[in-house]
Amino acid sequence: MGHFRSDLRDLEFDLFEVFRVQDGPTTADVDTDPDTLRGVLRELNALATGPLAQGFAEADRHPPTFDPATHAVTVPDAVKSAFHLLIDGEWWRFGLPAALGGIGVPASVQWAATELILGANPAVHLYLGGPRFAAIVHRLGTPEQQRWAEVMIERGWGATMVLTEPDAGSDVGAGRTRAVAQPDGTWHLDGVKRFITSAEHDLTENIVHLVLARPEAPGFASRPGTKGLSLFLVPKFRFDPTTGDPNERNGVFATALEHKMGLRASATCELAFGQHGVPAVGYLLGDRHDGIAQMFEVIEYARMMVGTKAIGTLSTGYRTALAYARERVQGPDLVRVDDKTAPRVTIIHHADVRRMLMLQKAYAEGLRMLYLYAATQQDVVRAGGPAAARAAAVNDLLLPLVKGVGSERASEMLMLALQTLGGSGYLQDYPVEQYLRDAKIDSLYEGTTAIQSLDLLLRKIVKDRGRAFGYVVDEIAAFLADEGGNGRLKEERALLGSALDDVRAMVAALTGHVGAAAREPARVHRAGQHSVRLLMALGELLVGWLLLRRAQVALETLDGAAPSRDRAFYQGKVAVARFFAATRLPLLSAERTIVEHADDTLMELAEDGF
Ligand code: ST9
Repeated sequence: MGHFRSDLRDLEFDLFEVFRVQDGPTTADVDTDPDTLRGVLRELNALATGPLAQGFAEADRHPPTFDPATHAVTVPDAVKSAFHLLIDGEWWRFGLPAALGGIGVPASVQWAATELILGANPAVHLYLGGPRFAAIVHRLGTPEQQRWAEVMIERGWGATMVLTEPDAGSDVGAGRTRAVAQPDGTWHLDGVKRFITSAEHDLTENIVHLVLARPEAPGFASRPGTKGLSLFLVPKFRFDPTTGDPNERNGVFATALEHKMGLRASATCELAFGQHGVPAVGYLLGDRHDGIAQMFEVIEYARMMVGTKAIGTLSTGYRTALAYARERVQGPDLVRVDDKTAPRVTIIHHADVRRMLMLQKAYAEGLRMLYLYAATQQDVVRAGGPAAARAAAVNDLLLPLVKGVGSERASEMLMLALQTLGGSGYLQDYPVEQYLRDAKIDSLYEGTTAIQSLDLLLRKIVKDRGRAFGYVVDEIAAFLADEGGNGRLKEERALLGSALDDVRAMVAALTGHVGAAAREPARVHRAGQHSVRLLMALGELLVGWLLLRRAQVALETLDGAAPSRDRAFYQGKVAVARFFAATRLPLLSAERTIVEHADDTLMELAEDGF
């Protein structure tokens, strides 16, 4: 058996019993038949827990190599074989538009499937961006570029997103890479980009880079910041536009391969444009200078993916810890701690181990519900109709939470998973130390946690004038007012109600500081000090609510005809929701107090005082 311990039963419960995607909005090319969808997920689960997971550790210990003389990156066989399993199994078709050869499933099922792949072999998934990025090129490109997108898919090319530069990480608008207009309508790119995922490898015939650069053309007024960036397609090999047959090498070369703490099987490169005596020829996407908005189509997908990756890793970490706790015998039951002859028990009998396991379970399952909740909004968007605009805004609100909270809690909970294994967790004999290393990147790339928190507060709440936030608040309020569960979740509903009040008060305090900044600019720092606190607090509220929604479904199922083999499963859903409400939600009152008492002390301290 490979390292990956998936939780297919939990995924199916969320999809078909809680969110009931089979009854959800749909379009002609989307299949919502639950038996078909379950069948697909089971087939993928067998692959993910079997051969796909197999090279996970091997590729970490023997990561890709770089030859500076040829600028070539060679990926290990462990990556190649896993990559080809996904290509040959045509799993890359999942969720692509039908016009591009996609298999139509609801977004929620697509993301559930993505969790299985990411949990089994996250680095390999990152090499699979080609078809997905091609779909974006197809949507945004000129008619000629739409044909290129088809070629990208037909020939299985790789693709990358290229934003970051040595001095432009979070601040993408500081990027200096230039794109100089040529008489033939193409552009020559000139600059160095950094931290580019899958920028160079030997898995595909060609790689198409989606690159942000600052255009320079006669009579063209350049603009500072992100709004002055345009998006260019820069292929590794130039190609015949109709057939896709590769021609000469384009002037984009990998110049370094990073040595990383984790996710080492994923090649992260420095990429130089036009620095080696060959021009890096690029094509303006869609013939429009609208680069940052176009790139955000990619970024939104990637942020959802990164959050799902973190949550999938957290889940397999939890299940590894759980399996260990069921087998590892150590110490007596605490009630017989003074009795040296007492039988030794498996560590799942110890209260503190149970605390750690239940917390991991709460976040693994609650955050899975969170990304699926976002995905169900994407289902509404795809179906179109009157609810689509609101669903898009709610999805936008949820994305920084899926990414930011998902990645932060994954790191914390994987640390607890390691702790559950004791000294063994620190060894490479178990996969948890690699999970921890591989998942740490998730709070860093695609926008750090602080970036997610500012996105949440300034764009998704303030700029949206609180509409999407208000919708989610109303959903929680409706749950609070509901009598579901026959009063058996009364105390938990009360705790959720207090948590909702706390989060609303935090939002009021922080949006107040943002509003006051118009007349008193330094006030915005009070919001900046506490934006991550708000992100995490809203995450707690949503996890608490979603776990309770599941608990209600579980109670109703237990009242009805739950098969006896499943009773413990449903009881676990109720228990984890109660545990989270009792032990986590009350902490939000303290967070609220801290936020409401924000002052300027932190910002007034001289740098030398640190
Ligand atoms: C990176 C790569 O980290 C990580 C790995 C990725 C791997 C991808 C591979 C994927 C594989 C997939 C495989 C699929 C296979 C499937 C198969 C299996 C089934 N939402 O606030 P302003 C726009 S890459 C939407 O003024 P600043 C908007 O147009 C590096 N749009 O920004 C806006 O204009 P307006 C990642 C947004 O202050 C404009 O930007 N780097 C949003 O100028 C300006 O907005 C980062 O993520 C949004 N949330 O710049 C950078 N926000 O206002 C992080 C902005 O008119 N830094 N726009 O609408 C930031 O995000 C900064 O906040 C900033 C600030 C750069 C946006």
